[in-house]
Amino acid sequence: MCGIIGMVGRGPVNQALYDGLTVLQHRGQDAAGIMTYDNGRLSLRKNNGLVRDVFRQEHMLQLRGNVGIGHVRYPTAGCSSSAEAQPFYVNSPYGISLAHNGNLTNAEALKRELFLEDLRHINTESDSEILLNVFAHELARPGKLRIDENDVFDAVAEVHRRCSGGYAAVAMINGYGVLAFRDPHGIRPVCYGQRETPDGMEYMVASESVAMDTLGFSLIRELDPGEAVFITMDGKLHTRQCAESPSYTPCLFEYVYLARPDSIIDGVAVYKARLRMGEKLAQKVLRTWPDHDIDVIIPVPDTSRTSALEMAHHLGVTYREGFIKNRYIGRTFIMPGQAQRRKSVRHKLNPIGLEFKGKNVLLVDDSIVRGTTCEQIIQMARDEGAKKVYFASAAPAVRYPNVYGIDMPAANELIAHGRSEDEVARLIGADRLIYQDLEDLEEAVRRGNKQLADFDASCFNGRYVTGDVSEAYLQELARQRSDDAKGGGSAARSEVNDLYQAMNRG
Ligand code: PIN
Repeated sequence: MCGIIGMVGRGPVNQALYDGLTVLQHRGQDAAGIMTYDNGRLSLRKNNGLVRDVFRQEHMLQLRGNVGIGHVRYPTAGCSSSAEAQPFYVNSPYGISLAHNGNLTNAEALKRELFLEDLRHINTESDSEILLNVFAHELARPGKLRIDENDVFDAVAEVHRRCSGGYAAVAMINGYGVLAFRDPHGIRPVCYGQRETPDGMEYMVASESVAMDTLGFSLIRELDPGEAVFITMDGKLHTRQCAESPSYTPCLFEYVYLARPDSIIDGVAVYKARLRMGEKLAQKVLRTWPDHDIDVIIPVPDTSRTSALEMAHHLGVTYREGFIKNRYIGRTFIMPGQAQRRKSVRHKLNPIGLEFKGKNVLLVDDSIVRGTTCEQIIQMARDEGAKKVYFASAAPAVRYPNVYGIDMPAANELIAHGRSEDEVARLIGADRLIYQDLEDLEEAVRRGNKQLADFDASCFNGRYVTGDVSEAYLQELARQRSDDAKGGGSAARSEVNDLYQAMNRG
């Protein structure tokens, strides 16, 4: 998962892009980058690290211009070097830079096509570089010296035809403007907004609306699946549907955990969706366990607080804070290596003993992925003298890997993969485990926007909406995502790499 931002302003955009990226920092803490355009000149600063560490004053001063794009990156297998920080750039045609959130499921086939047919070289393991080169190739195809928005949208239409997967991208075309586009299934989010200034209207595109709020922009709307928005250098905004048969299936996990609660995604306030997840969980308890003996509901901070609060309210059970989180430690979910993750849970959360002693506690978390954290948290609750420890997950069991840009572990690292709920409960050491039902999670989101008939819920139900995810693909992904591969920095093997080597041998 990554965060993207783009802006066409009436004055320098460097500070706004920086501020916007810090607001999107939760979407990726591994690397950050900004590219700006000023009078035919591009400036780029990107590196591994948090936004606040990547950009120093000297970089900010160099990022001149009223137009620019930015990115924060989440660590994914094979993408840990700073050369793979975004935006990426190609000089032909026109000079295009691009930043992307998502994952292309046909990246290997595209890489082959780019090499053999489009005569383009891909220099990294990042599928964002592939996406950029496909777009660049399609924009160059008509061979025009000057282009307009229709040429840009036609190229996006070709990208949709060639690329498969989940992607939300922002691109800057030198001298022309900023473009954003969303995959035809609308899996990854991207929205746009405006801000009135004395010099005229400014426009911004971003992964989440929260970036607009904090910068005083008003959200216009999310891009529809397959749609593109193009803002010219002089501040004119154009949109066009570029997909042949788009379908609306946004990723459910954005609402569960990825997005900030103060964002609106596809017309649904994430905070409200999380409240409704808590309400649904309470209803499930009343339905399946009417004579429950829960004394207190305690969230595992931070994301689950919203759901836990509402769950407690609907059950009429006391809500208490039982864990204090060290806010200076990053998310455990994204730390490479199981040993490191284990250690950091204890460093990150400290229990308040009196909330546990002699009580039947229900701990609530947003989701159970590997199960490492909840196993340790349950043990902490017992160590503090809890009588019974129950556990509720605001999301259903995560049983399948994600292929659309969330760095979920391989299937065999997911605690619920191939296991029943009772087996998971035993493994994590819970006296009872309550998972959200998938229909309830969908309903909790849909209540915010009735148009959302279907979702990408692949990590819960194994149904991949792009229809192209084979067992072989999942196996290769598992190999890349295993902790060993991440830790060891193993070179990615691919058919195209083999082709290169064969050619070099003569
Ligand atoms: C953590 C949110 N949330 C906690 C992320 C842990 C799964 N994990 C997913 C639970 S926070 S595990 O609110 O952003 O701090 O099941 O993989 O151990």
